[in-house]
Amino acid sequence: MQLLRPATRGSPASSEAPMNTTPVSRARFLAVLLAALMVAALMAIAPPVAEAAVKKPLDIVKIHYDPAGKDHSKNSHYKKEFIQVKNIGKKTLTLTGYTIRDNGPQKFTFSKGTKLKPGKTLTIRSGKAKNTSTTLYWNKSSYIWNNTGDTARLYSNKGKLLESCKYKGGVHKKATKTSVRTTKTTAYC
Ligand SMILES: [Ca+2]
Ligand SMILES: [Ca+2]
Repeated sequence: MQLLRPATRGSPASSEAPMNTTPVSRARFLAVLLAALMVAALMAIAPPVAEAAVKKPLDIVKIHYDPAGKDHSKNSHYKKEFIQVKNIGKKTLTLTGYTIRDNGPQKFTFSKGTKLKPGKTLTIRSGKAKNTSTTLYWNKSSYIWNNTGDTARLYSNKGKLLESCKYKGGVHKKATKTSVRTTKTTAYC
């Protein structure tokens, strides 16, 4: 009897009958808690697809990591290897200071004033030549992208990771949690 007595308003706080802990509100609280836990569990289970990851106006589209033919040590061949990025946002991007890195020490920095309109792509070729409005050159005297697998990482001018694209060499028809789809020559990021 004493436990069910409602607390009188204005009376000093008492430990014997807390006002709001009725069985109904407790059940409701547990239901809400359970729903929250289920949502959290679902989010934890959702597979992090290799492609999905990041919020990004600039997107790595593909890496032509192993152009057809033998890998000759020649600029004309280095130029056949490339990585491609696309502006998937709605505004023109200024890419000054954005960078692309391989899994080793190689780093490409977009030069000052590089712009990319919405829906447009830029191709960055490994060898040396003069940049055009659609093709830039890494200007390396070597290949960049390993034929046996590599990871391309794209960073904003503030060093924020926009995308990480890991591929295995050879043909992989489906992307997995850790690596993207590839053909013999190209990784689709
Ligand atoms: Ca991508
Ligand atoms: Ca290569």
